[in-house]
Amino acid sequence: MLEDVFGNARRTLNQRECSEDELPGNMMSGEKMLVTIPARKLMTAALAVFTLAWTGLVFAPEVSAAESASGLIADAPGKALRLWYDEPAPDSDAGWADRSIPMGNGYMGVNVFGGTTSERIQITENSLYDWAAKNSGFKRRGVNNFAEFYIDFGHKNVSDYERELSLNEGVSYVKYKQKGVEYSREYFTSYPDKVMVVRLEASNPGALSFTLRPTIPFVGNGKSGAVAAEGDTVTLSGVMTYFNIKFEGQFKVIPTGGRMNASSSEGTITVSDADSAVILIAVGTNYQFDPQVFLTKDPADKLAGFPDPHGKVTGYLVDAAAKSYEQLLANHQADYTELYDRVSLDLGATVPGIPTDELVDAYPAGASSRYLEELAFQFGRYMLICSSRAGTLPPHLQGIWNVYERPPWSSQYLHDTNVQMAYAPAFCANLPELFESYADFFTVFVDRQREWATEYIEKYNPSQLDPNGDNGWSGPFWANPYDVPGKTPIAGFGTGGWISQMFWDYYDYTRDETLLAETVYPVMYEQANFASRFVQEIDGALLAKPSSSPEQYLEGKRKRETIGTTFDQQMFYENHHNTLTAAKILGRTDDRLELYEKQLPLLDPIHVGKSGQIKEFRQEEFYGDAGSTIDRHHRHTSMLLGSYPGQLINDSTPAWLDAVKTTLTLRTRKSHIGWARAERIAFWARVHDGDEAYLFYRDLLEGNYMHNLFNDHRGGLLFQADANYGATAGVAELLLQSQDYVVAPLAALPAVWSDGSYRGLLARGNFEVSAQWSGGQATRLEVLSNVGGTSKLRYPNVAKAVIKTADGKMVDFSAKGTDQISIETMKGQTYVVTDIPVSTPVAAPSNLKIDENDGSQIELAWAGSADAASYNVYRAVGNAPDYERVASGIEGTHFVYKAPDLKKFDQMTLKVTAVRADGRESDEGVTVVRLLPTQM
Ligand code: FUC
Repeated sequence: MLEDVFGNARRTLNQRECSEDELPGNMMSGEKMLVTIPARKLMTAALAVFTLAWTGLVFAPEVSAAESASGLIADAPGKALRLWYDEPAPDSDAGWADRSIPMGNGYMGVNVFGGTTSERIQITENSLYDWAAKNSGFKRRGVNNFAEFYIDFGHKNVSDYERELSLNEGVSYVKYKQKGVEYSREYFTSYPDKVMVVRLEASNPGALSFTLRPTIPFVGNGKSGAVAAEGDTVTLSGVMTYFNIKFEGQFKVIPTGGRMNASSSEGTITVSDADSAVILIAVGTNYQFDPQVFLTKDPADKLAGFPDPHGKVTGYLVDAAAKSYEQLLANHQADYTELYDRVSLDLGATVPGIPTDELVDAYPAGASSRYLEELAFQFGRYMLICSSRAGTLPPHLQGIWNVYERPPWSSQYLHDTNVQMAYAPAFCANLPELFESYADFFTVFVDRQREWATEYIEKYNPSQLDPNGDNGWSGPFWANPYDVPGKTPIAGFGTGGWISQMFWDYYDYTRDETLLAETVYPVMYEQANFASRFVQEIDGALLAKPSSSPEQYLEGKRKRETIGTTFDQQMFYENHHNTLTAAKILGRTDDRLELYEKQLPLLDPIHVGKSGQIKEFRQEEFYGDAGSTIDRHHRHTSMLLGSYPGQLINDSTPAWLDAVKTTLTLRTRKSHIGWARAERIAFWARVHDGDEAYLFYRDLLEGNYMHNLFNDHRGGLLFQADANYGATAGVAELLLQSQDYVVAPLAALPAVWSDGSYRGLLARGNFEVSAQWSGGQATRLEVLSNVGGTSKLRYPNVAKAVIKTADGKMVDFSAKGTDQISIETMKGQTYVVTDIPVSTPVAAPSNLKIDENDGSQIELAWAGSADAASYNVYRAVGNAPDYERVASGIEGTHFVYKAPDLKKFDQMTLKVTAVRADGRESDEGVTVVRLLPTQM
């Protein structure tokens, strides 16, 4: 059943095919700490090593990803990765953005500065949100800095300072020496125990003295609160008036040895002459996941009736305090490493002897630049683990980290790329359950979007209105924890389909049918319901009206709206298509599904323009000519979403794939926006150009990554988390693709990554894939089938390789040519591919030109390929997704194409490929658009 649905679904369809400045935000204007890497399921050993490591007895091993007891790449230990610095982060907003170490557990985000005179730790809680009416428009607020707490030590003139974030452990460290004493600290934020834990130690008994000093930032303007200390606990609590949010944070000090003294007037606790101490921190507000929040209009009443956070926060601390430090650490590491350790990437980097800030500054020419590339990939996964946990709010524009009173763009959830980009690595980088955080949030706000859907159908297409209000849900552009707005012209209603795509991916990468039935299908089905009522019959197609392409202007700074943008049409199309596939899997039939089926081909999502581009606007002819103020180098590239993260454009639609490539080339590399660079890594990966994709990764690391690896959106230390997540997803696309249900390892491997290995990336169908390569050639591939089913696998010459199960039994497979095989997999089995004969790619011809085009014949000339024995010529007429071969075995670099129907077609794309003497054809070709002379 699945095989049918996924194998054939795409081929059965005939015609498938606020600007930045407008948005609000005040940002406009030697001895190493040790990291060992616990392999999954080796937690006990890992923790033992960890404990030893911290006491300085063990040194980080150099591991090779291929070394494992079972011999499987999948079981090899992960690569040791850490960020480290030899000085604290400066105590300033710039220091926060550029140098502090971010941590988080969904309940809170924290930024650790690592000071020695005074440690500063800033806490963010995503429901503490301000939206002061007086400051509407561009001066809106957003997520508010929850708390800053200081630990005053007064340590000056320190030596041997080092601070570190171990990505393998999810633990951060500080250590230094002062007056002969070595001071050390460990920090982690625990999801299972809902607290932050800080342990402070001194090498000499009784040498630890400090004052804990929690503070509430930005009190006064719509925010009130107080700090009180009693016994071993400091409590800060207050109210943020606009949404009537009650907030509370508790800080409990547990010293070993020494004395402790609380100052109620100062709100501090002083510890003197202790041997060590643990500080536990819990925070919360009276926010709850409840539709009431979105359905209640009066901001002051949205949280009415929800309990004060005092009980909840106290409970977190009481529960945590009942456990030992070691237990808390073990709980955290079990939770964290179960997620983090699923994936490892080794690009053969040398481990740098320089701190991470110098590593960033030296990039890309540094000796350990490849290490930064590995680090940034895993850092995106780390950030998602910190910021997207079930039961807590999903990551916003700044993830779960914000130091400001008025964060950039109000720390919103923007659904015209930013949210979707945050979740892109959840699927391909094997963290799918982290999506639950967004899924829960969506379930809470969707009731409000249903109301909006009814309003919009009534307004824009009243004949299709269901008077009982069954009009589906409409896609929001922005959201925050308290509101989802009505329409804004900045992005079309395609945002709904784009949101749905995340839900589809949630199923498609896990293949959990209960999840499909209960969570995913209803979301997709209802979005299809909205789209089916919203589209209007215009020129024989069903088009979105009004419609816009995210953030683009057509004329001046006012006109964005038009009819049937590729963005809206593609997103509606993808969702209709996926809804129908899901219905087949679940065995659902009904009248509306029949309607979606009829509507699908009429959604007409892809138009190829006269420049060979995927059109952004229906009225576009040549690239960028649809309006006088179109930005030809715009950061958004929403007409390509069918290629990524969508699936409509894939290897079975090669003419569209070529049009994507043409569009990307015309869009250029000029945008310096972080997330746009991240997105283009993935776009270029999907058209199998790993080298071009790599340039965008390089641009991002060189131009946008700050010293703590936070992404700087566009310069000026404007932190935005989307590119961090997006870069990880983009890199994963270079290493593994499966959009057409063929598992394709190393589908776009950049030449610079000539040797390496990865393990545990996830493909559609829930296959966990690992690979090892050398000199750009795969030496070993592994596919772990998590749920069974057919696994199609594509790699040059894979059909001539040796394929065995992990326990060494030969595997039956069927082959399609030499480069694709199909295996009927068993749940839980790993399939190992070795001895893959090297296949040298065939160089493509270049520089294809039309010398003469008189309507009845076309004279083509091109620059030859050194590998070619002959050439093939193809054509794709109009918007056709695939090519037809019109000539083969051409020996020269010139061809006169005559065909009786040439006069019939206004436009076609011609393509030439090279064929080597051994019969292998170049994967790539060279294309040119031929217009009928009257069209030119
Ligand atoms: C979208 C993007 C901008 C920025 C903003 C927060 O509007 O176009 O580049 O990321 O969100």
